[in-house]
Amino acid sequence: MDQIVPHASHWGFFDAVVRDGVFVEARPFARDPMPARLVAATPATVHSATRVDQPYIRKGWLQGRRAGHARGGDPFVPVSWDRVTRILAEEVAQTRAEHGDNAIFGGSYGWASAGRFHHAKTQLQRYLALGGGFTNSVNAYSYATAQALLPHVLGDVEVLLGRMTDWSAIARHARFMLCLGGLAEKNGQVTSGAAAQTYVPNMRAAAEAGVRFVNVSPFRGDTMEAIGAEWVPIRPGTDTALLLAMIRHIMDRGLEDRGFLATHVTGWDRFAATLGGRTPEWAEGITGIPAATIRRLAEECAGQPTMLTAAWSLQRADHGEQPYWTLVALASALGSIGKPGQGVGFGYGSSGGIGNPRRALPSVSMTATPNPVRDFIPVGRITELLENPGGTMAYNGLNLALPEIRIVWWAGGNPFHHHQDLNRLLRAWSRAETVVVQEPWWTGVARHADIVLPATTTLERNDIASTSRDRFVRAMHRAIAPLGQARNDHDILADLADASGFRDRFTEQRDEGAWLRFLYGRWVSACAKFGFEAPDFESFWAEGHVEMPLPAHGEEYTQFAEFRADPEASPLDTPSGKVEIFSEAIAAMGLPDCPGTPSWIPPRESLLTAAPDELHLLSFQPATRLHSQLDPGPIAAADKIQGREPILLCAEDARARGLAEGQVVRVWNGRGACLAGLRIIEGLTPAVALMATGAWFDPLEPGVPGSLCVHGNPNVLTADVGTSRMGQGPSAQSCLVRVEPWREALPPVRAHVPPPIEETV
Ligand SMILES: Nc1nc2c(c(=O)[nH]1)N[C@H]1C(S)=C(S)[C@@H](COP(=O)(O)OP(=O)(O)OC[C@H]3O[C@@H](n4cnc5c(=O)[nH]c(N)nc54)[C@H](O)[C@@H]3O)O[C@H]1N2
Ligand SMILES: Nc1nc2c(c(=O)[nH]1)N[C@H]1C(S)=C(S)[C@@H](COP(=O)(O)OP(=O)(O)OC[C@H]3O[C@@H](n4cnc5c(=O)[nH]c(N)nc54)[C@H](O)[C@@H]3O)O[C@H]1N2
Ligand SMILES: [Mo]
Repeated sequence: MDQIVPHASHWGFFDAVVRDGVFVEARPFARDPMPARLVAATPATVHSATRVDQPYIRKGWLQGRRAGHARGGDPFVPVSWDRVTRILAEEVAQTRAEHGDNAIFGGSYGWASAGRFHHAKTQLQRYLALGGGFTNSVNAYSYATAQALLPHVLGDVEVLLGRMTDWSAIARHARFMLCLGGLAEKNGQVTSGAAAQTYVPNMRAAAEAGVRFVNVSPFRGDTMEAIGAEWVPIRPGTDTALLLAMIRHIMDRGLEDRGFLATHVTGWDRFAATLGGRTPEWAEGITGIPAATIRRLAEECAGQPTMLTAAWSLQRADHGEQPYWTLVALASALGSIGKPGQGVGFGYGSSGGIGNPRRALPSVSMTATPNPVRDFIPVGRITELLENPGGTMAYNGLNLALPEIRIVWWAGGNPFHHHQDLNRLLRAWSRAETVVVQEPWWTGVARHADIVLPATTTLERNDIASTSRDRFVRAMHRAIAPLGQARNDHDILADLADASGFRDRFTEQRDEGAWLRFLYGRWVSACAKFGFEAPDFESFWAEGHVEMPLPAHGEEYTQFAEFRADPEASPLDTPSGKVEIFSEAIAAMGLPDCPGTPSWIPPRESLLTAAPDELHLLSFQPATRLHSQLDPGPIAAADKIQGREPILLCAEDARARGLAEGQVVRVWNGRGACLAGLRIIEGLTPAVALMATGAWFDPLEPGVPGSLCVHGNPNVLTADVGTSRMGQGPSAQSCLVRVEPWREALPPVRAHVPPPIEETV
């Protein structure tokens, strides 16, 4: 008899069907209005041959080839849990004693799993914090630049992370929505912490209510046909120029909201004084958008209730601060901030759950543990940290000291997927004495580790999925026994804590069941303060989910409404209490790459300076995966071309290079090269190439920096440069490449085959 249990993932809720101990099918959750298709890839991925079956140590590490030796090329040696726990606990103790607690890098950025208790990074950081501390990273890859910038401009990052102006407000009050980077349908399948799929229904409802959408993007496919958006093609990385010219035109026509600028905005005149040459004709030369279209868009925005949005991708580019700040300046000129369903909001097209109508209720969350070590880097600056021990790094007005890192530890993230310029990372990675990775699968980062600890997947343990962006809290029942010798991250770390004498502080003497009851119970109490009475744990667990109430009909939410109504009584948390279009704090940093007002600064790499045969590569989020997760599954496999990640070009660019649909090509620049399968599409700005992230890194010669990635990980091509010395965000989207036919024999893809194993040293 099949057993069916409730479960969840970042890519959607599902019911897990188990037959004879095997997870055979993921059925959509009955209450999901539009079940995500990615859940179907979960069973094959969980049971894939690329699971790590037991603990391993890199042969070279055991033989003393540690710092100074490239990782990725050696075979792995199987070891017992007892032995690996002992070796690792000793290594940690020795490193802490000889080099200090900050010699351990535990930033461990990554999405890990939807379950909130077993969230790997949270568990790892708890273990490392209680053991004495670790060097951390701050901010999320997704919107790191905006996390640094927006507090200076709008007072806090709630505009990014918190409760956003909801879709019902937009549908009711806005008539026009300008979407930089579109509202990509694929991105809505995913919500951190899991959600029902409301993304497409919300957007459709707004279109049906009469909102007209404009998709300003290099790619027409960034909005779905059903919302009937106008496509305005743009050169990547040039949105700031478009926005400055729109503002300039609004001011030329006297259409700006003088009253709002006077009462709610600071620094407008200083900013306006920089707009002298920023005409629509000037912007046409940069963006490729006709000046007449720029004028029309400006007038459309000024002439009707308008919502402005930008995808997170825009700030994952060189000077990514500028398009976001300039978009806030445009909203200021329109005087729309805080008007019902209008103003500016980021990421409506970047993830499920953004702007999902909901009541202000907390989510179930794991306790964060204070870290005694103060050292940190902005996320994405890992290579510089490893390259430059004892050096400093400018970040948001600070001068960060970079400690010498001896141990790099990752649980629930895959830097050999997510980091830029992987060849440079590979070189810097060899500076560490020891690299520890907890992973269910032989991913890129696991293959470049010294100590590999096999972790369970969510299906092998009990947990709770929850996000503040959705109205369901979902029980995640254990469906199958752990595969091989895999263990829960929590249990791996509890044993390590035990070896160092602090098991009880780590576990607080709770087992899994007690933790889940504790976290759930704490959430129930928090909800009670908001007037929502959640069921007790037993009922929740038996039912499989809790449904939180929706807002009452007509109860819509608009950000900054109170500030708009009374900026004296409800000021923003900026130095002036107003929207800062000149920021004294940023100006005082004295940075040419991020001056005191929103500015056009030509990008480091773009079509403006490209050679005639270069293309601008956008490495966007995959429709067929969550980042590198699910890459071994059937949905990702079906999309590949001769086993390689597709690269999308327009017909004219393919023709110019003598390339045909379906052929394998070599994509390269001065930083690296990968293979890809050519797909020719319509609706793409010429000289732009698109490649999804997430195909597992598969160097032809493992361990050799610069080796060809035969599978198609675009991060061998991207540059690892901070957006500016203010934000220091990742800037993957500013990347030029060349594409040529691959004429040699096709090397096999080995990304999903476990690495060589040697039984003894
Ligand atoms: N070129 C380019 N690069 C990018 C981006 C881009 O746009 N372009 N986008 C960036 C962005 S926004 C992001 S968020 C990052 C994403 O980067 P990551 O979050 O690092 O990517 P994931 O593939 O989700 O990695 C999560 C890892 O956790 C593992 N995992 C899952 N469950 C568990 C568990 O229970 N325990 C343990 N121990 N491990 C588990 C998975 O197997 C996987 O290897 O990529 C960034 N990189
Ligand atoms: N299916 C799926 N969904 C996901 C994820 C996933 O891995 N899979 N990852 C999730 C995560 S962690 C994140 S952070 C979000 C990311 O959300 P986003 O950052 O919004 O996602 P991207 O796909 O990188 O970019 C969206 C679109 O922006 C356009 N674009 C890129 N550069 C420019 C530019 O300079 N100007 C303009 N106007 N447009 C540009 C591209 O055409 C691209 O399709 O997605 C989330 N959603
Ligand atoms: Mo992200």
